[in-house]
Amino acid sequence: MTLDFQFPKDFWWGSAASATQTEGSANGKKGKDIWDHWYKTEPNRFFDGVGPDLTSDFFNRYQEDIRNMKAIGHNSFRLSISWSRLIPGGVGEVNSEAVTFYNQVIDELLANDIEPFVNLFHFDMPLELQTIGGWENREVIDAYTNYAKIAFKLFGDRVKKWFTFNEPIVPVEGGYLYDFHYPNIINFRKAIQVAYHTMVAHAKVVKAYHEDQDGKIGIILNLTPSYPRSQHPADLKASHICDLLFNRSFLDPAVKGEYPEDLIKLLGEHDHLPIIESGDLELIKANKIDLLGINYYQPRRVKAKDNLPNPNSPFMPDWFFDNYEMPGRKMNPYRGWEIYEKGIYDIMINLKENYDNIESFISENGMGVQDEERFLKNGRIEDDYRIDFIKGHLKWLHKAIEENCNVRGYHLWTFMDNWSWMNAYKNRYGFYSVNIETQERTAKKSASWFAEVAKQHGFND
Ligand code: BGP
Repeated sequence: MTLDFQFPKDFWWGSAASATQTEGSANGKKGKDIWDHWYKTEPNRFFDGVGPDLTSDFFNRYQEDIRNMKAIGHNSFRLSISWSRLIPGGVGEVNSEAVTFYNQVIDELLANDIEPFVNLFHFDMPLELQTIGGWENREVIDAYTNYAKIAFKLFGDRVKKWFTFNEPIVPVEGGYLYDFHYPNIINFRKAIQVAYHTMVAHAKVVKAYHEDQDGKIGIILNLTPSYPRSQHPADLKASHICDLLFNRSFLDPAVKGEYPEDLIKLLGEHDHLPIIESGDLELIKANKIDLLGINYYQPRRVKAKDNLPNPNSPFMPDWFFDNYEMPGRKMNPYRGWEIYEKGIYDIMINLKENYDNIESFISENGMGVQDEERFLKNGRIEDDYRIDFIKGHLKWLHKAIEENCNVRGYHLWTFMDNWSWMNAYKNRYGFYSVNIETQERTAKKSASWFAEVAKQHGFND
């Protein structure tokens, strides 16, 4: 019997999480990262004043969690290594307790036939390295490369899928443009330098990996299609600039090994090109990724600016476009993000047509909902909205596969409710709910539904 939406037999079904959001930073020995520091200095910036100390206690409960993954048919799972746990301070001595912990997690996953996908950096700069400027400082590139090489040596025998960064543009936007990550700087010039150095660091690590290891290495990007309000040339120009700044600034160098000419021209015209050292561009050119992870939550809709920017306000990407609220758009009102399932297909077609159909997978997609206890029935959260959300996206992904897009898997954000940066526990995303008082995990309805999908590699409408 074939299903309405049948996926390949070797499709990757699973979910993703990150160290800071799950491990509990007060658990075990760990250096400080920017989240520990920011929470200590400005707890009021976090929803309900909840910080990263405990989160979902994965550090102590990973065995139960991995059993739960197995129970819902995961064949793959992405985690991140906390740099400041593995090497407190970011450089220097390796923390043997952290080595034991990550070894145990990796071995437990493998023992349960779940392939570990490991990401090296998920927004969590070690504090000491941020103190010397973070990605503004090229010393941090070397420190990161060293950390990555250590991780490859320690875990590369068993981990065969690695990622340099998760959504590298987010620390740029949050930390240097829009004030939602530490160090809360607003400076477009610095933002560009930080973004650029991140890519240099990425290329160095890809190079180191290929020289020494035999698996695949990639990057995880939040690709956000930029839809223009209309076909008016001014709207088209606004969307083109957004695409350059927010998608192609990382996608092109990672996959094609070079920056888009239009981006270089745009930044040049505004005297905002980054400082480039000799050899950088050759390094980026020579070290492309093997595999691309795509995080997709929402589209970006833009229009030409209604008003000229205030010349006394800081120069920002938003000088080139206004956000456009399309009438009738479907919203996730809790997170304030538009839901547009077809976006996932548009991304895939773009990769097929313009990026050599690079091997890819959906590394995050998901729906954060507030106060999910409202949907409790007989002890279980009946999250039909989440099932509909996943289904809607999988249908478009299926169409992309039928049209020969090279997409290999789907990971939900996230496995269990976890701590979400400034939003802390406001929006819940998991297949499993987590009671943050008792840490008890309970499968939601979507977990049982997904288990069936993973088992059959598909579903009926
Ligand atoms: C992505 C991040 C995740 C996760 C998710 C949900 O951008 O990679 O770490 O947090 O978004 O977003 P939020 O937690 O802000 O609701």
